[in-house]
Amino acid sequence: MSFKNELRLPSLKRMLQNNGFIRVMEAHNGLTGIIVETVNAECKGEKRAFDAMWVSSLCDSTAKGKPDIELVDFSSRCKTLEEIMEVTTKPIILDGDTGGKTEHLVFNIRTLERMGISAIIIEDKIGLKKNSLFGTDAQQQQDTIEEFSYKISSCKSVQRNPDFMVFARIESLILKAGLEDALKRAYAYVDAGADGIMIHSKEKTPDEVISFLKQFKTKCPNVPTVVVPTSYSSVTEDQLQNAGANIVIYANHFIRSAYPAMVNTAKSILTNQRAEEASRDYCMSIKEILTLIPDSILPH
Ligand code: SPV
Ligand code: MG
Repeated sequence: MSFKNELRLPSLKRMLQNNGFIRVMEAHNGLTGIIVETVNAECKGEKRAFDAMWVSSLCDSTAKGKPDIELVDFSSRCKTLEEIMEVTTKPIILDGDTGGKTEHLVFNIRTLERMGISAIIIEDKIGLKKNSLFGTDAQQQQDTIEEFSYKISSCKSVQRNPDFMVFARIESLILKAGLEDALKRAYAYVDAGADGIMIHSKEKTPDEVISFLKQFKTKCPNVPTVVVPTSYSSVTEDQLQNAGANIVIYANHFIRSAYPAMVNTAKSILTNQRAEEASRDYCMSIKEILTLIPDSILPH
């Protein structure tokens, strides 16, 4: 695979400018990166593929057997990014959690730019971060508008590559602070220099996200918006795009589908005291796994 990271970094912004709507899938290692890179689906005469990768804190942590509480440190997150970048070409959006201390974050922004990462999304929470999908079941605290705006403007002021993007993620709907609070924060973060806004929700329907998008886009039609339809998964891409979403992220679906498959395999081997049933019922063939990854990148 030969692909210059100078080309990868700006490709996200180019896609946003050219298509206006981007489909993103999580990747947490080289193999899942390859799936995002290569899997297509032919549907109604249209060939569909993922446009970019999301390196989720939940999936990166879970794959390492760790909780999603910013325990997996930045160096370790960078190793995951490197592993994915070695075997893929599509643009990468990093889930930057809270970003940590602003004094540290600004150094990390430079590292990400050097690596060729296209964007980071930082969420407006402070204290021990818990996954947003816990909602108000976990103790979670939102940052002040002033402090978080400072974090965003600091990131923007240190970046050297004009195509690197910093998205501000708003947790008001997750923490039940209401739509007005979410909108107020969105406008403030845009004023602070955010390249785009991610609005998150853990409701079962997309209604609050759609209301947010419609109101936000009335005032800021050209600011890209990001949505993560995990809990409101019945919503379609068309519905989201019509409401004003520019990036849809399928944030955790590889790890959630792989884990049950692996547990079934483990249980089948224990139950049968042999591998024949697991191999037949849950596994790809040896021939398929051996030829899945080419053993050479040399041209023929
Ligand atoms: C992640 O994928 O780690 C996210 C999205 O931050 S969520 O898990 O929904 O908070
Ligand atoms: Mg996360």
